[in-house]
Amino acid sequence: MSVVCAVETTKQQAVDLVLGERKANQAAMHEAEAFAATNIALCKYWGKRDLELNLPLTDSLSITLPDKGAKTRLQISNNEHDVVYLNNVQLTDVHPFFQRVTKFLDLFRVHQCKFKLWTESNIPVAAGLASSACGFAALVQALDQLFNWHLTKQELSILARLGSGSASRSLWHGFVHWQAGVEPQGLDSFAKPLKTLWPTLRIGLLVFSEKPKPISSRKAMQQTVATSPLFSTWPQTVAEDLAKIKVAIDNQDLQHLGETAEGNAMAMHALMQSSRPAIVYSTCETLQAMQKIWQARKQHLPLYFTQDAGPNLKLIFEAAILPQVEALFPGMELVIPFRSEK
Ligand code: 2P0
Repeated sequence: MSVVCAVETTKQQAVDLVLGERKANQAAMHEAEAFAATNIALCKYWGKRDLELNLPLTDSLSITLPDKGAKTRLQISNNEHDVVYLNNVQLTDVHPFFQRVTKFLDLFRVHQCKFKLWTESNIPVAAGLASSACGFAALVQALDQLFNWHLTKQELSILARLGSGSASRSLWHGFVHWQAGVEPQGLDSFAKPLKTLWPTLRIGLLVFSEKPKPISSRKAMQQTVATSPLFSTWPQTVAEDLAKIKVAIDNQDLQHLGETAEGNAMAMHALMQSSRPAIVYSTCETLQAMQKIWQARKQHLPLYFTQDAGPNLKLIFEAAILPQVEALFPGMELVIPFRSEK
């Protein structure tokens, strides 16, 4: 009698499913280079249904920050070991970035080849500005070029997700919707761009700290799902917020976009704060900036924020109020998500 048991898909199996026969393609280029922009979620991804494959419990929706991201150059090398440079500094093999990136590269080696990799990022690493999102999105595009796989963006989105969930959204500009999917192997869990452009939309980065976060997103997500008494409410919150955000985008309705995105971020942080032990990313600067924003709104300034797994805030507003926003936050860094469509 045969016994059938549910066996979880490994990352390697997921990669092999996506690449199929292309994995054996040895017509590698000498070198490849790719850039990917980071993204911030307006409706957050927080919680996984599969830890190995970074399969989320809910959909999420982001906006890409065009000039902020990571550039990765990749070569196959004759060295006995991988060589990794981050922002022009060669990393030792105990560095967390070295370990994370080489472990990911293990999934793609042809005949145990070694790689030489240079990554340059113009955003603070591990400070809640989705540095892993653009890092893995750039890396899978560089691998695709290096091995001449000609993967579709959908396939690249699946591979990027295996590196970091939010990386699945960093393959496109503008608004991007990551569908959670339902398949255990995750072949239906990838992102897709929305068609709508919003040329007057502005994002302002308020960076209070570039220090690495006290607890990684990965760990924080697990702890939240496992211990927050509020977590059961989250999937419904996301479903409602995502629908509202899509309508607000279609109508170019900043008030509804801003209120919903801000509320969604606050709800995510409430989950974290109710987990045991509590996870708190906000600092005094974060809370002071929030108070300033709410005060400004009382005075009819349509200014909103979102916050990820770190103390920094991202402001959401339209071009018409830029002078007032700059006056309130002189240190803000401005990002224009739809620059070319201006
Ligand atoms: C997001 N974040 O939707 C949410 C909101 C942070 C707060 O995705 O474990 O680095 O690699 O899948 O993608 C950050 O977590 O986590 C993140 P992993 P990831 O942008």
